[in-house]
Amino acid sequence: IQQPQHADNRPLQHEIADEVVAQLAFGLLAPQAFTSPKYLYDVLGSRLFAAICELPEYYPTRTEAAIFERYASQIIEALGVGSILIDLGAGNCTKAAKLFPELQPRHYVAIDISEQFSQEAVICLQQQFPHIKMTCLGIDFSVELELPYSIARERRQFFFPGSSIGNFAPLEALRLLHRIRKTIADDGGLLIGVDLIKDKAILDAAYDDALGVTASFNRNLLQHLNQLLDADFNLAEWCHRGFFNPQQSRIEMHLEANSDTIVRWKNGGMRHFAKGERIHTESSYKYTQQSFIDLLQQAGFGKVQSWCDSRQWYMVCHAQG
Ligand code: AVI
Repeated sequence: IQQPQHADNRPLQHEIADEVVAQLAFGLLAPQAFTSPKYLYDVLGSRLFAAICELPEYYPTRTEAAIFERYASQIIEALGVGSILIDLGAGNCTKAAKLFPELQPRHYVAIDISEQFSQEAVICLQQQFPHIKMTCLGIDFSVELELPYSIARERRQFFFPGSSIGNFAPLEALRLLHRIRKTIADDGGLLIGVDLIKDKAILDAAYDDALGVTASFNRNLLQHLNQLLDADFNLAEWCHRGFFNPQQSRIEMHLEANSDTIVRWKNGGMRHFAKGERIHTESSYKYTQQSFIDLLQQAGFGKVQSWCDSRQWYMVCHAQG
């Protein structure tokens, strides 16, 4: 018997759900358990992340915004008025919208894994900027980046702020940058934010804040897993660990078991975690200015312009095709 399919051959909802369960179970059963950082972002997780961006210890958001403000005219000149602005991981679209008055993009394309979330923001923005054509696409660009023909190839400018590139391991980051490079012509580019290596104490505090918001963001993952996997994680048994690992040049976030515990989930899944055992939930790679520029060039970008804050904590790059 043939399974019913969407007319356009997209997998059905229950097939996606089965794949999510299989992927998560694979990670949880690995000798060093892990989950993909994308599962940190359910509705509450996205709100907690927005709160993290307001914390005194979490400098990247503020530092990036200050760079955008200080070098606005140079950045707009690099992107070019009237281009196509393609926002990767658009979320609520606020960062891109700040560029609209000066940049006047001819077409704004918001790409997010959660199409519904961005769709609402795009509808509001369309009222404020009725002359800009707007499109919203639900794409997991960490896997593929095939854009529809309705998005012209000329003058595509990708926008990837927030140092989200840091959440990809270097090889995956290279693959993503290469994927972006392939979808632009020589007149296109990429505006990207990247967090730089700095004093360990500053990095540690940014990912383990005094108020415990990052801890809640991390522990909320267990609630999300309970829902996705029908699992029985007991939140009281898990604590947050967030620290800079200088050997790997990355922040690591883990959830650590406070005591021996057994977790069960859908389809007979089960794992015993010993006290102190961890689930690796996120990495956030930090670069030197040169190592990131090298990565862009390795991905096939020819010319790179960059801007930093006075403390050299953060860098914004415009890479051209
Ligand atoms: C979304 N991403 C760039 C954040 C980061 O800094 O890696 C996610 C985050 N995790 C904990 N705090 C913030």
